[in-house]
Amino acid sequence: MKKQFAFCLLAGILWTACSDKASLEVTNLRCESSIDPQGIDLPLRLSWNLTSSHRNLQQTGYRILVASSPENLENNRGDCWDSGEVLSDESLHIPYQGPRPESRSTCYWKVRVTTNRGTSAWSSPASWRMGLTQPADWQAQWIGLNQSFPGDVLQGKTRLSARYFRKEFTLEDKTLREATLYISGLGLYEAYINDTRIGSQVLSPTPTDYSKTVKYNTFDVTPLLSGSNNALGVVLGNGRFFSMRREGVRHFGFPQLILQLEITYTDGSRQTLLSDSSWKVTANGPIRANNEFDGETYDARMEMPGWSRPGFDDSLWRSCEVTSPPGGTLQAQRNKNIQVMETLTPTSIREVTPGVHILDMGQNMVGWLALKVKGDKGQTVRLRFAETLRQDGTLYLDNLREALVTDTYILRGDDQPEVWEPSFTYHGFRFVEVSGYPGQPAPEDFQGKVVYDEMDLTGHFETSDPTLNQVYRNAYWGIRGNYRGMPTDCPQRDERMGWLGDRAVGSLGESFIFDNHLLYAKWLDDIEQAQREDGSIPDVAPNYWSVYTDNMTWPGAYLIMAQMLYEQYADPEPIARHYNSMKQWMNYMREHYLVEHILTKDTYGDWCMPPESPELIHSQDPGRKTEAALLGTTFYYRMLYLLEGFARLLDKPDDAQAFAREAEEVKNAFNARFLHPETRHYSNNTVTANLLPLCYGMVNEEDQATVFGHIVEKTLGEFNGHVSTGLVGIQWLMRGLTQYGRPDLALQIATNRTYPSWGYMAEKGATTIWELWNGDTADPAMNSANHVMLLGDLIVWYYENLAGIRNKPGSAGFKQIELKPYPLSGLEWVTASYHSVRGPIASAWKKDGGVFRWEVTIPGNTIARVYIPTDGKGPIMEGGAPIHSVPGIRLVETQAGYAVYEIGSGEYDFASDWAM
Ligand code: RAM
Repeated sequence: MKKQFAFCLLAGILWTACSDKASLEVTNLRCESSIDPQGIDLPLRLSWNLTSSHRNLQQTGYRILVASSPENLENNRGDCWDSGEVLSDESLHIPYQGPRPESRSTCYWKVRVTTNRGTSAWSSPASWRMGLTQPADWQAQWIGLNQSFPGDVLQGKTRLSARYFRKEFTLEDKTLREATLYISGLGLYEAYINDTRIGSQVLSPTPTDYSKTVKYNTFDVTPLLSGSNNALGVVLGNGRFFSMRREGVRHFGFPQLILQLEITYTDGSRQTLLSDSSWKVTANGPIRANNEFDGETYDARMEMPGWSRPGFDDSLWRSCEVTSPPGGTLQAQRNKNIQVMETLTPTSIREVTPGVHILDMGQNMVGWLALKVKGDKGQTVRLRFAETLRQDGTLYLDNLREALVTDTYILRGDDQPEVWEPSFTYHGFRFVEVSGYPGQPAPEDFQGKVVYDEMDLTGHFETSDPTLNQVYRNAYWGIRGNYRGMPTDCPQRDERMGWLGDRAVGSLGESFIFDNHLLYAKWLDDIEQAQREDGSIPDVAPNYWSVYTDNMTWPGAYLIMAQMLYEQYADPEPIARHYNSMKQWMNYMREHYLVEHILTKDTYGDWCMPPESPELIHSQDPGRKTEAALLGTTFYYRMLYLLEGFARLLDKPDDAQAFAREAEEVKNAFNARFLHPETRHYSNNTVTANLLPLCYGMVNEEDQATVFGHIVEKTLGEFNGHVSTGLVGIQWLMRGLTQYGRPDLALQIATNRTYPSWGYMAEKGATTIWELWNGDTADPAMNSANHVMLLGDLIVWYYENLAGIRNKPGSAGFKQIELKPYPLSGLEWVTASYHSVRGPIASAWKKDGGVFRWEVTIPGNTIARVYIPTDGKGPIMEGGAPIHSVPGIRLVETQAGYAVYEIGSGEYDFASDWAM
């Protein structure tokens, strides 16, 4: 397995030192880029972290050297770029300012920082590698076979056999320096050299609108080449290119491949192997059918041993056609590929009818089942997948709608057990029905492969309350199961689409758990590419489903997520890159749907609020539904607010003023129209109707307490302390209740185990989050057991309020941190950590008799405001000493229940009196 450089690769973990060796480290050097052949030439950006065993480490300057060779770098010769000594406390996204590096070149770099604790030595070197940045760099041609083969199904539930490509090549009689493979295979590829799989990625490349962009992957394949004769083999599956359904789903065509293998010898000479018409292809391999909804059929009798090795007899294979390209620009894939991230073994196996077994994976997971089986040639094992079981213990498939979710393995009939797993499908399941298995299957014959985008786990959260922990675990499984190169709505039924509205605020919560920076940056590009010429933004991107309904709440996620990337990752690029498209969308909505400052258009309402009757999907009761124009107008206002901030960030003061002016008009019109003159509630007084204007800053100060009172009253009264919102209101519920003074009610909602609540889902055995609050009783027509949209701001609240780890409002990427935990009655302790872009932040508190004990970690080069809970009685201690005697800790103020201090980086151990 070879390391992949996803176009521009980075670094390693480094340390450097100044006078006191262990005290100052420059770590985690990384390079980000978006230079691509389209001519978009955004800067390469360099980042690093600082750590120190001393407290209060602050960077005051840096010097970066970028060299064309390790030797030059070693000799401090920055022949590509020498930043010189720069006075700056910034350590993230520093634009590379040397000449644009050539395609394929490797750049070596290091950094030295000056700090309030002295100057570091040079860091250890890091490097990145440029991709194919010019269109002319691609010499290869798109190849394939533009036709069907016997057994292929082209209509309805489409199925194709996989296409196998091969080409032999001879190395020159010289010493090899390196070999790099650039490849894209649509919809999905697996590549081999001399029978060895290239990379460990699965379901690659990342899905896009292939008529606009095609992502390619890059691999160092040097160690896979040997001797003079070699062979390359590639298998293509349908993915999202040959669509899963011909009706209603975007279709691009028969699978196609492009690749370029570039070999360099030590004498500097080069040899290139390109995809072209000299390649051979067959559709007669073992993968007989594949489709992401319906599953894969593998006939092991049709395997072709040695097909990706030199010397294989391919005389019956056909010559490839040069196909017309998919249309999209080839771009290096920056977001990570999908990988098998975890493996589960079934927790039980039970025979339900003779020869039919049900496996329980113990967890609703996403991926597939690998199996081990021994039997006769031609015996057929069939696997079907479901999230739940019927009363009689058989699979419940109704909620999967038209997805066939069936994998089939036909045995070779070896003496030894045969091992198999599919290549080009995936399922969302906890239970698997196994039929046709020869002999008695045992748990160890199966492995559940859990697959999703390879992202770092950045967060850890645990608390004394078991329901909160279980819901966190369910959220974690739901979120990871719905990353498939795009955030999907669900992983199991015949849908699996990138619905924008589902991830609006959820993306922020997710970012605490996973490093989702590059995935969401990619998704914003998908959204922009799906924007219509008139400015309309769809509800689904990439637009494999064409859903342009012109509401505010789903497309609004485009702006909300750009803001998230800026806040959490200090990355302003998505805002800069998409600003014009965002503005164009707002202009479009204004022109078409704004009537006297009220945005009337809405499509989904407060989607999936708890309905009045258990079998319903959506509430029919007008008293429970939130009015369309209220949803549209509050979101329109919110977008103006975000755009105003974006305009200021991009130094466009005129734009910013115009957005602010319009926001004021909208706010006035909104209050005139929706605020009840006497009772001071909004519209029909749903929680969502009052919550959105309150959290968006549309409620005049004198009305805020009353409006909030309505939210509390409604929640406690009509809803008996339970959630009453759908996907829209839930985005602010937990934070809104907390901010306006009822964190206890937020906790009650979060720890409920009765309907409707996340705890109720868990109570009913859920191991993920449901699409519907009443997922156990509602109509199966739209009832997935693995949707994350109803999480809303729950995970944000876990981290920002319960643990108290948050980016100080206005700060980007935790340069300034606010640590403010809520030690609510009913919670004994919280232990959480978050690996931010500037390094790890940790907060672990516990109530210890009458003492609040709190351990805190702050990364280098940041400042934190810590809100230490106190009842104001005894002294506050740090590390066993009175806090006022500890150097570097500054008292800012005392407030109700908190003493607020400012601290720098390091580890702290606070104790305060806390009798509550
Ligand atoms: C469903 C999807 C998704 C939601 C849309 C409106 O089909 O599953 O979650 O955003 O409807």
